[in-house]
Amino acid sequence: MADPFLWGTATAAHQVEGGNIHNDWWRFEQEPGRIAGGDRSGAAADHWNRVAHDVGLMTALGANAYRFSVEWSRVEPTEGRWDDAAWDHYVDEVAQLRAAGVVPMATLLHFTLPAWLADRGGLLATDFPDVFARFAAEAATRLSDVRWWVTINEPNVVMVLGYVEGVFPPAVRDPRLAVRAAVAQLRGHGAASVAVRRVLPDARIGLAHHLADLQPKNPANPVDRLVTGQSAQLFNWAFQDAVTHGRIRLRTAGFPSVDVEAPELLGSTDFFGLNYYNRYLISFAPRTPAKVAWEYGDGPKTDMGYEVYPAGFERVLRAAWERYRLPVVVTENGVADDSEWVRPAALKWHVEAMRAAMAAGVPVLGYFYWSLLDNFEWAEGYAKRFGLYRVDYATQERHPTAACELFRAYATGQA
Ligand code: IFM
Repeated sequence: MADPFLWGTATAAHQVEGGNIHNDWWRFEQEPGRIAGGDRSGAAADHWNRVAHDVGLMTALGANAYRFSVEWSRVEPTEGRWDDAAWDHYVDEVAQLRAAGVVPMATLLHFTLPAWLADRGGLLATDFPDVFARFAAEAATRLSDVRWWVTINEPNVVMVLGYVEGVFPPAVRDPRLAVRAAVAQLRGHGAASVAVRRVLPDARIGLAHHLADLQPKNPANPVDRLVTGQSAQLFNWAFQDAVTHGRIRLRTAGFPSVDVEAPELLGSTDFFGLNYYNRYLISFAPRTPAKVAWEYGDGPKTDMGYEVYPAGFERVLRAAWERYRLPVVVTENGVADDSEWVRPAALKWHVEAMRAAMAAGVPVLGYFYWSLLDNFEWAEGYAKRFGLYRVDYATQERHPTAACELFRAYATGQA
């Protein structure tokens, strides 16, 4: 019998758990000016202490899946020493999910690195793939009831925001390091995939790619078209292309070129994880350092400033399938919306777009809403509310937003 469609929600450890004091982000947050409003992750949504309650929220939503991340710095706060109590917490969380009929999907790296690793180069440490694979093997061994694994969340975002724009740790702006970070993440993904599969041969493994719908601002302008193609190649496709070909090739104006064999990447993914939020209009901008400008379109906006553009969701779903012929899991999709007016409509339009892609033949295996709860939105702090459940951070109470009912209708087959 075919697996049921996965209707889930997604979170990441540092954004919801609270108290993740041993990673690079915690340190970064203490530096003045890094996070909007001077926010710090602090207690976040206190999910660490409220797992049972939050699993109840999933049940109330009718969800049959949940994507979460294992915080590496919790289970290995000091290099080479596992924290058994922290591992037991995740083992228990998986058991609670299973008992509630919720399929767990575990992400191994969702933006944060243990401080001990950051101190010796983070992704650029020469042994990053090895230590990451060691963590992956341990996770697969301890969480052997998890079948769905995401090795790395949005490696393209880490590359751009951490190493080009410098707004995520390690906060550098250097195209040479950006390319090295891309290669390191791919090598790490490959090593982690091998490690997970060795322990769990039935594991279903993927990367979660942040795909944007990139369109030339002026489609009649050949230079806009050219830079759009280049941007899409680097941002949307370079990582999975490397997996497909077992070869890492990066060739984008302004970045050093790379062309190296990586046979360990072949067969390292079973599905294409797709995170979709918006489109960008791309133009040639000769007077800017990057020579390329990315702008939002003029449709309605979310609190992130992103345009609500469901047509782009259908386009990237179709493009990913046409390019890789791998089943797709929508590992994230959602909006930041304090008003609570935009979320229900945006959810409806995006599910319709996904269904249009499916009707056109794209095999989508699941849809994970970002996010279950309001949470710490990285450099944007707490003002951006992505949750299906609104969190009152003073009391940690969760309140259903207007979109919960619609999500439940989808998850239970009523819509
Ligand atoms: O909150 C983030 C998440 O951590 C990664 N994908 C995008 C989300 C919204 O910006």
